[in-house]
Amino acid sequence: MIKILVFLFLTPSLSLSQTLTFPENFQWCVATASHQIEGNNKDSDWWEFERRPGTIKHNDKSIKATDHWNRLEEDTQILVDLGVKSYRFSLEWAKIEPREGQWNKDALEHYKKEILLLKKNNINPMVTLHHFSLPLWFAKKGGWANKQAPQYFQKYVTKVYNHLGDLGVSSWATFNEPTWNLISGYVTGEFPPGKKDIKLLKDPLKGVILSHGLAYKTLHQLAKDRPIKVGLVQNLNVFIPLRWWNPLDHYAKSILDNVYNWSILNTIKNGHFKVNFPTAFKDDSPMPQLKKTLDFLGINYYTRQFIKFMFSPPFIKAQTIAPKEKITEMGWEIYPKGIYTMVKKAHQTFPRLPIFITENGIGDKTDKKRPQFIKEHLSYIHKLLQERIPILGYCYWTLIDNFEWAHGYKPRFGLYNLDLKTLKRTPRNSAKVYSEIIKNNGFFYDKTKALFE
Ligand code: GBH
Repeated sequence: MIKILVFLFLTPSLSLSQTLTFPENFQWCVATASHQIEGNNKDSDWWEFERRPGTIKHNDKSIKATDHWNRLEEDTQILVDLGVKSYRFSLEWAKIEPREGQWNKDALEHYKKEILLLKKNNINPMVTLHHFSLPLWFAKKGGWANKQAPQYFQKYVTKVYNHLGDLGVSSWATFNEPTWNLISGYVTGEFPPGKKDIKLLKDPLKGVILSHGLAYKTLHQLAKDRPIKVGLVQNLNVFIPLRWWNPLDHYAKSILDNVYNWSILNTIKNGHFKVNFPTAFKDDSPMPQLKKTLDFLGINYYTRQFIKFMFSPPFIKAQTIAPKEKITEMGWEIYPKGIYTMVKKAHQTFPRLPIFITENGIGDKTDKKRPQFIKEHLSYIHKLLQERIPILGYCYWTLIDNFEWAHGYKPRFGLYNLDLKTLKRTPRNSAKVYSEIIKNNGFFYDKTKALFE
């Protein structure tokens, strides 16, 4: 008995409650996206989409959003209050190039001001070049399905880099969650262009991959000897066959896993695009230029879903199964262990590549679940770090409640509450919790009290 007790005391890694300390330079971060917070994105495809009847819950429209565009100082101050080391945000192509070939200098200057403000406050700016919204003129030309998409994107990226490249942006992500964005736009119709036909997915998917490859090369060419980091942000979802005994569910799960989670990353790894979606499309194209086009991988992790095979299109059904206490405002399951599983898989795919958790968050207006949500996910990040997986940082999604795409303004992901009338930002309890974690570079964690295991 005494021996066992001594053993427990001497091996802290085995004990269930302990202080989790993070690496010295760990990048504590929060993430946002331009269309969701800035407001007045009038020349974008989303602006047009929001005005189509029935597209957005409660008929919400982004309109002013959080008015972030006019509140750079105020919002930088709340980043300072939180104590974050990095801030991930996106640039709005529709504002920079509102009409084909017409560049808006003021928009570029605005972003320059934003980046300089962050730098002045010792916050590392992480820029995303595309986070779902597009200039309407480009969407009308077919968007990512246009054969010239990589060239259009290249022109935009070049303008951006020539204007903002020397300001010390710590990393550039070409795309945010490209597979989710395209499946929502072409399969479920939840995003623009609002189409519902899996067959339509192939062209834009290839277009996005090629656009990433060309943007990666372009940025490095423009940067010359300047050390820059260019990557991509992929949403990784845990998928489980609904009925373990049903081979069709396993089959459906493997197809979704391949297309949704891995199609782009595997293309980059193998220099070969290979997708086989039996009921929809098949493709097998060499893309050697895609090899080695990642300096880091951004991973967004939210949830897990159970997959069922159906006998009618789109043949695959994803559903959530969990007790009420583990379900968020969005109807998603809280499943912290999934962040461990998915990051580990990504690491096995790209063994030496640095990983950044670019999003993880919860819709939770009352803020009852959020503090524990954050801690339980971070406990798995800590475990991955102990296994020597190179994770550079963690961004909580998101800073302030915002325009949650097709769900409108109801879901509340923010560390700060947004008063929709006055647009006043007020810190929730979890803002304090997160800033304490940052200040201490860790937190005391009692696994026996975990709520979402
Ligand atoms: C992110 O997408 C976005 O990058 C961000 O802009 C957004 O505000 C944030 O998350 C919160 O939504 O959707 O029912 O099929 C997350 C996308 C979330 C897509 C989980 C898949 C599975 C459940 N993913 N989702 S469902």
